[in-house]
Formats: sequence, structure tokens, C-alpha cells
Amino acid sequence: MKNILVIGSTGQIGSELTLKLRRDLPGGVTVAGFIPGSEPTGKLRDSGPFEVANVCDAAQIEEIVDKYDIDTIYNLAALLSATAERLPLKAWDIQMNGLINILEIARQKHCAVFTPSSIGSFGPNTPKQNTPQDTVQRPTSMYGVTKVATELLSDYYFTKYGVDTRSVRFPGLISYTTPPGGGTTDYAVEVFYAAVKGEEYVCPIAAGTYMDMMYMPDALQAAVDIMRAKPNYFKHRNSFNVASMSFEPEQLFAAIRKEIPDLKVRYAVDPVRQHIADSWPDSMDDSCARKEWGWHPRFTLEEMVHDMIVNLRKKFDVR
Ligand code: AKB
Repeated sequence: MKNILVIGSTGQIGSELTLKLRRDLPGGVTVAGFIPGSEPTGKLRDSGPFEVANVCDAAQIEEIVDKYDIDTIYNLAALLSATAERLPLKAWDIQMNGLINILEIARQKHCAVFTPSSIGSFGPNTPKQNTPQDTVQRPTSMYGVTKVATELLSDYYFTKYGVDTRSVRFPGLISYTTPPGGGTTDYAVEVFYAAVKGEEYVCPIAAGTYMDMMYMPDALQAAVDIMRAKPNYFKHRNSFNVASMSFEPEQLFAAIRKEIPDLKVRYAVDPVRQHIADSWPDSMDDSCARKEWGWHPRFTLEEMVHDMIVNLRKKFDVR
């Protein structure tokens, strides 16, 4: 992994992953791919090359791969679960037609490819507790359908053509740099913004709804480590369960209240998000990732909460 293209570099994961790759792997280039309307700004724009890279435009991606002699593609373009329910055909276009463009280019130009999967690849028939690595995957959301198909297609390109595809199933990701947009797990980020600004938070997910979550630094480490791992011990590729914490809304709010006691929350459950959340695992078993490439998360719930509050207070200049 030397010359890297990050497609979706201005999104929640991409904006931080691109900077981490530039910092941690200084020997090559990391190109920040974006779509018009979401141009990189600040450090992301100033610390390396950036190019318009629409996953649905194969010729454009191919040109970038040739120009920078790209050997690894992080394909992060996606509509998250709640948005994908509103725009299912657009989600299909980006997630599936986009993916096949990337895999074909990777096949021809010998690139490795990381396309994240998600807890959304599971469905109501999946065991909810300690969800195994290999289990039933019959999701009921369009997002989930595209994530299962992503896993299958990525494995197909590896088995049939030897394309080095690897991936993880991300939980809900919590970060303070770039907010997520249109996900089912977004509440776990939004509540921090309300908490540090002293605003009431209206939670769209019902009390008692457990979902896997992860702090962004752990997620970024997973995305880098899996692509750098020697594949000798891989029994799986697309895609590995990775887990670090699982909680229901009240547990998160209680942890925030230890630092911001007057956090006010009321519930107004969004039926679309709740239906999706109810179909997802409560907590995944990530032992295969631990065994096959040494995955281990660092942040506990309390550490994540503290770090989020410190950084958001800095960001908004509040005490
Ligand atoms: C979403 O909520 O859609 C995402 C995910 C869990 O993949 N954060």
C-alpha cells in the first residue's frame, strides 16, 4: 500500500482516514477523491493531492489510478441506511454500479480494494447477541442489501480474478470531525453536539435499542490494519466483524451526564430508523478479526465519551 485513492474523502470516515494515511504512510501519495459540491477544505485540501472522483464514472477513476499509479483504493462512497431507504435507486447506483466500476479497474490495474460493509448487512433473522462472523445475512433495508452484495461481489473478484479485496463490517461510528449523514446510528454523534452546546436532544431511536458502536480512531486503525495485514492467516476477506462497544441510548446519555449533568433528552422515535435498528445486531462477535489479523480496539465507552466532549468543546469554543 503506497499510492492510495480515497473515494469519498470528505465524508465522515474519509475526511479522517485520508489524513491518517498521509501521516502514517508518507512514502507515497494519498489522493483525496471527492464529488463536486463536497470539495476538500483546510488540512485535507492542503496536505496532498485531490481529484474529482465520482465512483459512478469509471473513466474518471481510471484516469486517477493511472495518473498517480494507484495501488490501493478505499471505496467509501455510499448512502447511509436511512437515506438509502428514501433514495433506494440512488443507493443501488452508488453502492453497486460504483463498486463494479472499482472492482473492474482494480482487476485491470492490479489494485487492492477496501469497501466497508456494516452491521447493516445483517437482518432480523440474524442472531442478535454475539452475532457470529459467518451467519444468516438477510437484511431488510436497501443499505443492507447493497452491503451483502458488496461482500459477495468483493469475494467473487478475489476468488475469480485474484483482486485483493478486504473489508470490515463497521458498527455505528462516533467522531467529532465530520458528522455522519442519514445513518441509523447518527443519534450517538448528534447527542454530543447538543450536549456541548447546552441544547435539548430529540432522540429518534427508542430507549432500550442496543447497537454496536465504535470510536473513529479505532475504525480508522481497522481500515489501515486490515489492508496492511499479511493475508497468510486470512480465512475471511469480505467482510470481518469488528466490535468495540455496544450500548442503548440511555447508557450513552448516562455516560455523557457524568461530564455534562444537565444534558436534556426527549424521544421522538423515527419509525424508519427504528425499524432498521431493530433488525440489526445488539453486539457482534469479532473473534475472527482478532485471530486473523490482530484486530483490537482501544477505546471504551467512557474514554470515547470523554474524548468526544473535550474535542467538541474545543471545536465550538465552549467550556
Ligand atoms: C448507518 O447507520 O447507516 C451506518 C452504519 C451502521 O453502517 N452508520
